[in-house]
Amino acid sequence: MIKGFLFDLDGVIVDTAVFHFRAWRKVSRKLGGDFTEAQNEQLKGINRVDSLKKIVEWTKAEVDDLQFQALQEQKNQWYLDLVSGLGPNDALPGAINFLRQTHSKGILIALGSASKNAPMVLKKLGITELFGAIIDGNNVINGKPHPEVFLKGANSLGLKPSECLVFEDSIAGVKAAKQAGMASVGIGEAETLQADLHFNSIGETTPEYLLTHF
Ligand code: B16
Ligand code: MG
Repeated sequence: MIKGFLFDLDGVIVDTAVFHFRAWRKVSRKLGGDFTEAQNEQLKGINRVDSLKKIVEWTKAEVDDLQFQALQEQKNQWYLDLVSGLGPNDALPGAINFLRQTHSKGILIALGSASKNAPMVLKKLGITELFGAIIDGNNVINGKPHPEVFLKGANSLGLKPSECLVFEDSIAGVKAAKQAGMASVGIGEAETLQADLHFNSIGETTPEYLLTHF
């Protein structure tokens, strides 16, 4: 029986994925390469260090440790500039309503995001208080597709993996949910994500429906 919902942030609750895309594209161009939508798909849900490693590999640029550190900071600064004006109206369609319904039904809620900026983004959206646990890039050693972020989320809520349902928009995140032994709802294309159930946005379903389905 499902007792807790574990939410990814970027691409599920808020469309900050587009800001990550723009900031990584700037980094790629700075390194003399380009950055396609297909490459971006591979970076969704992947933490900052691992994303930059991929970009360096794709652009075939020579980057020493100091430059690597500087590029990470530069990317984050570009990302922070892009999200500076973020507010509750920037949540994805139906997402905040879905979270409030979940909360009012007594279903436990945790965040399972790769982003170190997640607490700040939740605050800007005004929804921090709905979360019983917040696990983000600051609290995990292993990035998605490793299951650590979701296992920690379940543990913080006092639930077993089999009692949790994960909401994810990334290939890496769905893999992480599977490796954690959790059912998953994919936000995006079924063919790409391979989750147990798919919607274009979280607002297309309800907590009640999902509780009866899983
Ligand atoms: P930051 P999620 C992920 O968040 C993003 O999908 C990914 O594009 C980003 O690189 C990663 O967070 C790290 O973010 O640089 O802010 O720490 O989808 O897991 O909520
Ligand atoms: Mg995501």
